[in-house]
Amino acid sequence: MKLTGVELRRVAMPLVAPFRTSFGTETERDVLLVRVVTEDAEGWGECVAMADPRYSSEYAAAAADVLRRFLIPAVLQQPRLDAITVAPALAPFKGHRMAKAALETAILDAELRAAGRSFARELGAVHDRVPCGVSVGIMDSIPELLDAVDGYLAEGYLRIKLKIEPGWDVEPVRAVRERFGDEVLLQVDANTAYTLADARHLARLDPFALLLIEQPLDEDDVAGHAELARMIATPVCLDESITSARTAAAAISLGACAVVNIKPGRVGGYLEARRIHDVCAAQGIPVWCGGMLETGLGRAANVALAALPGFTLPGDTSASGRYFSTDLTEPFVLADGHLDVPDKPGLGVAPRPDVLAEVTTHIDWISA
Ligand code: OSB
Ligand code: MG
Repeated sequence: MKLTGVELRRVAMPLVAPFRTSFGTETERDVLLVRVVTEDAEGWGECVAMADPRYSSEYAAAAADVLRRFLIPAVLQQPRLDAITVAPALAPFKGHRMAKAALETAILDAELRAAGRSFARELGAVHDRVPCGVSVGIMDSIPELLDAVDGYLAEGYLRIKLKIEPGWDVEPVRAVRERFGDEVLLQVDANTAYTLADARHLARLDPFALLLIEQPLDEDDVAGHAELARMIATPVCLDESITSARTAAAAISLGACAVVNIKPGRVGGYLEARRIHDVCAAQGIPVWCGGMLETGLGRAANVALAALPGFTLPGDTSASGRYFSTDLTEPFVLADGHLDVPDKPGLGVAPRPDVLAEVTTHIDWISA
């Protein structure tokens, strides 16, 4: 494959409702898109870095900078470029996994579009639709939360995830259980808001039969998660801490997690995400596909990944309408609690030119 050039494009997508987590409130998704142009095809990658470094150390403007300065020049120098050579070519540059993932995804998309093969086929998907959950932000009051959950269950979502933080944990979980019953698949996500000193408090979630508690402690506190896992009954799931197949294998062997949230952006791309899936499957650790409020571009690839056999829990792969009134691509629509896995070449979706033009705030072109 020969690259003609790479476009870095910033888009601003208003969210249908503010999304509050323990690390902040999002009202707009400020997304960096990578478009690679080759002699026979173009390919898209969505960078999941957020506008501020609150979920991870990465943020959109830094991702654009490292791509322009280091990552794109490194792939442009490759004599024989294809998707599997991207990660080795970028390995000399530390970190910046979300930026690397976006570039690798765009190159993989171009390659697959040219070859007429879908992401699902390439990654090893075994399902043509995937069950979907929804991540519900922190609200100002319990009645507001119950209304939001009620609406999502009515839409057909098969699993509810509540964002929690100190002061918003046991009571919202109790209220949701009391109102909607014990059959609802329910889990919580703390985004690192607790410390090991909170273990006895977190054990108060034990009676509610949650599927899992996601990332209660700091991202570098894998040993702490292992200790916490011995003190509470709720299975511990890691998100922020899992940055590679190697860190996943280590966390599992330490007993730090019984479940893994796989986000391709966080781990450097879909090829590493598949390796994490394989490591977890070999260890009998269930995985599910996380989300980063992606547009339809990122969602298409996530849904393909979520169709691999080890993804045995519903993911944060919600429909377009949960995030945006107008998605960048044709919208993903929930049917019977599921999203269809795209089966057209590459991502199988593309930005709608009119929507793309409307939401674009900045474009940069890097020529080969
Ligand atoms: O921790 O899973 C998370 C969104 C942004 C950053 C981090 C997280 C999330 C979500 C929403 O929980 C998942 C989604 O619906 O895309
Ligand atoms: Mg999370």
